Amino acid sequence: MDRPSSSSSSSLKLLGSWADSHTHRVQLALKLKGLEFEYQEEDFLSPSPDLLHHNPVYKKVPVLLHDGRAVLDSVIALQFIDEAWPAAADAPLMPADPFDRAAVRFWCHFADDKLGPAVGLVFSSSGEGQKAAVEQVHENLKLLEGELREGAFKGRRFFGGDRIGLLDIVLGCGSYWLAVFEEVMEVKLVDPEAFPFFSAWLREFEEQKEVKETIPAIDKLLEYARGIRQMMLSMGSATAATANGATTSATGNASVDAVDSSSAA
Ligand SMILES: N[C@@H](CCC(=O)N[C@@H](CS)C(=O)NCC(=O)O)C(=O)O
Repeated sequence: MDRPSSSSSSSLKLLGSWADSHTHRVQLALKLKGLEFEYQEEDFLSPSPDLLHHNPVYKKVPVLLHDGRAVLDSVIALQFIDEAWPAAADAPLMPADPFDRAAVRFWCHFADDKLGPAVGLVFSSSGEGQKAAVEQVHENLKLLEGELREGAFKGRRFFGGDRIGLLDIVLGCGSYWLAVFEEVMEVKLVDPEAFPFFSAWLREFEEQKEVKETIPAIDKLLEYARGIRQMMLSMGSATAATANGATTSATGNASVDAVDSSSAA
């Protein structure tokens, strides 16, 4: 079977939201692969007919359309892009070895299942709940620090090796929120002394040309996050969040969605 090509016979369109880290993942992967794509900004308060048609199950962004067919969920879209254009720009996103591939998938799941919700909870909580959320972020960063220092990714510049790979994209596109939340919430999330390997990796990631082109300016994100936080406080929802058990992931996800939503921009 022919692989999709980036020629004019094959079209790529991305439905996304400007501040959404999941959207940035797909944008960054397409840029790293040198693939051209059309971009359509979505408003969560009023999703476009395209979004509702192509993602009726979750009604979420990002949605990647390849020749009109939808690829849903950001991590699945990254894998699709890598499999469909394996040689593009000489930039494989996944390692060749099956064990290494399994490790990448596992840590991608960790990013969305544990780290992301913990970071979101820092933003959506206050007081003791927030202290516990900060602690959760630190516990999760400790795990990544260990992997970079002496685990599966030891000695690497990026999780992907000498260049950005799929796990770098997934972790990196969420990590700029750490700095945004540190400033807005006046908490310390990434202490370079406590997490030297993670901090070095993040600096390297942020230095990449394609990353700079993808991630919005920090001032814009700060203004956006402050607006959302203000809205949450006025609705009383920030103090309702606690960092215990069952409420953790639900609240964390909800807040990440809120922060990533484009409606306040
Ligand atoms: N697992 C999905 C998550 C996507 C997601 O949560 N998208 C959010 C933005 S961060 C969204 O579209 N929210 C809109 C809504 O819930 O109405 C992925 O990785 O693509």
